[in-house]
Amino acid sequence: KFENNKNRGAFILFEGCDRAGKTTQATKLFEYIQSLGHPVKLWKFPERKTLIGQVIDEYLKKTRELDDRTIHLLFSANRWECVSTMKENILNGTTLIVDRYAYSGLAFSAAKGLKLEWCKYPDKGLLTPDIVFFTDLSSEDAAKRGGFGEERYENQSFQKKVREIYLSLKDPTWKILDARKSISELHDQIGKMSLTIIQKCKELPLKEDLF
Ligand code: NYM
Repeated sequence: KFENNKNRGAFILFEGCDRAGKTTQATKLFEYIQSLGHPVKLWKFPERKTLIGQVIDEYLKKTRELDDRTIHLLFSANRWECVSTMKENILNGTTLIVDRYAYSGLAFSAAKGLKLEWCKYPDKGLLTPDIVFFTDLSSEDAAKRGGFGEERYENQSFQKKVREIYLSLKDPTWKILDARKSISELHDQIGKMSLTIIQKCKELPLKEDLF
């Protein structure tokens, strides 16, 4: 472990609507960073393997119904149950590439009509990402990509609301990427920015002040 976060890894986050290419890009970035010999791990939320994650999985697959606030809190709890492991990895010098996080929690719950301020509260104080790649795609273009899947939320009108909320949340750590670009063009752009942030983070403290 390094003193004062010196030489820590970076926390790189991917956010975006469904079908915008987040998982593809997160995986490609992981392989790239790994090929350069940097310690790196790929993480995904919801983490469906934990006890809470299993309930979330059932909810998303529509085999379980839950009140909107209850599922919001479970998504948040699912992040909190992973946070100490994430922190340990980052402080030990491992870069984490994370596919969805608290911004997904806000965007999807607020799109159902819950108040944004209420939604933010349970995630307050989580580890703060160093950079957020937002793969941006209109719901019309997303629908053209072979249609949405079978899980909850995967329809065009809901995704339109989710995108609007996401875009209202962006701050200077966000890089908005045009998801209509080719996979390799996006990957090149993301790769370059990631290497810069990995270097920069070695000297910066890890923040735990989300929202
Ligand atoms: N989702 C994900 C939420 O509603 N709240 C959250 O906090 C998180 C992390 O779960 N439609 C939603 C967004 C997605 C779904 O899908 C997870 P996928 O395809 O596993 O990323």
